[in-house]
Amino acid sequence: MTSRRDFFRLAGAAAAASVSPVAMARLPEIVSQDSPATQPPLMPTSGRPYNPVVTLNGWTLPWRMKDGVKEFHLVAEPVVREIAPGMKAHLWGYNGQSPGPTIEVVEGDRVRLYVTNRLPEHTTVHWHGQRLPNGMDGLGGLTQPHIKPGQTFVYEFVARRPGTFMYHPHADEMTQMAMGMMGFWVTHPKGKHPLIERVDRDFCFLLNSYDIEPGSYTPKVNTMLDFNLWTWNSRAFPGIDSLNVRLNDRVRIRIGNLTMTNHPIHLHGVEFEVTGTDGGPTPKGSRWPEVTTDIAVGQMRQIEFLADEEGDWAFHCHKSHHAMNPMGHDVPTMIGVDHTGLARKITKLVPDYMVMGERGMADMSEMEMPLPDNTLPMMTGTGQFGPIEMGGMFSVMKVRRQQKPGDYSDPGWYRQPPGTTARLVDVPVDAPRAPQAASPQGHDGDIEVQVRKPTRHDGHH
Ligand SMILES: [Cu+2]
Repeated sequence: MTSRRDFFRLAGAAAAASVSPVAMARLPEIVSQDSPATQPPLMPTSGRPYNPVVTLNGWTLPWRMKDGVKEFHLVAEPVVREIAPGMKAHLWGYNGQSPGPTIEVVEGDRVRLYVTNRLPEHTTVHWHGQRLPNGMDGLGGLTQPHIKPGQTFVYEFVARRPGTFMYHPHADEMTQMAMGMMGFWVTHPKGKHPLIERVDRDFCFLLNSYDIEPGSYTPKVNTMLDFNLWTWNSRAFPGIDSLNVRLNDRVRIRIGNLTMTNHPIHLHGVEFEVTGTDGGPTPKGSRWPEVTTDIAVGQMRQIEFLADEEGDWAFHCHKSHHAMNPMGHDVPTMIGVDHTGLARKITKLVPDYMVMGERGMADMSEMEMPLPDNTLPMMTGTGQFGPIEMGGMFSVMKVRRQQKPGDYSDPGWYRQPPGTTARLVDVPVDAPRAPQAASPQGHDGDIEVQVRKPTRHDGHH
């Protein structure tokens, strides 16, 4: 639910009655959101009409119309974000959430954005991809003075070209982006556009990542490569909502990457085309069918397709480490190592030692491992057939015949028509087994096993 945080605190008044109408009129009301659930599309109530987007596990910021200008009020502030049930993170964001709210305007709109800084350090907002006067570009020190704690700055420009954009600070960027400061921006076309189709569903989200030690709450901001939480809009599976669509809907998904690495985003069940980037809609002759598109750092891609196959279709980053939750990466691969006898000996010395991974890692998702507080399991989520064994950047697109137009609610698991599910074949296989690979020592039964605790990499063992 949208909670309207009073703006009177900002005006320094104790009660509504004591705020002067003049002060009230000066800045748009601060609207905040405290739920991480996907909010229904915000239908425009003023200005030019458009078909709104749905922000995955997010929301769109309401505006007020003042003398023909769309006015928004962003508040940069510390927030608590639930990454998935069982884990909360202490982040920085805008208007109660990380990422901040999506801003939706129409090509040609004059936009005025008030930015109030409630962080402990200065900030700015850069409007990634926009055509605007240089002084509105939000680069602290280069195009404007920094917004100091407690100050409110105003940005104003015309949204000149339609497309998919984002916003983020350009001040102590490493810290502020590692803490979750970012948001989506969509400029809808004014009327019919030769390269922008009308779609039935239009989703958007940002790719982001955090390094939060298991058991702690605040991201480590100096991390460059070794992130352990791979998120969409600061949510990790199974905390990411499904994308629920109606059979034969034309669907657009807009994705921006504000992590430190590329993400090959893969959708099962259909073929899509990349119809736009943060540079604008792509020419029709440049589009080709894909099922995976790589999104590099700082890039945005919008993909489009016809959802003409019913089912529960996986939608995820194809880097398998990005579709799981935190775990030490120096856990040795144990596949094929026979622990028989060994585990018993170790258990005498280390009572809670657990043998992991000798048949692969799937056992992990079924095991109730003791985890530190505020830590997500590495592989989790349960489908109608068992554990899904995923985490991080993973969700499901649910295509249903019965889904009503404009209904974004979760229809539950797909009921596959009888006879269309992969099934057990109960016939013995009598072909001979392939010869087993020889052990590195050249003889079986005498393998040296190094036992290391599955802790995070700390530079030495
Ligand atoms: Cu990835």
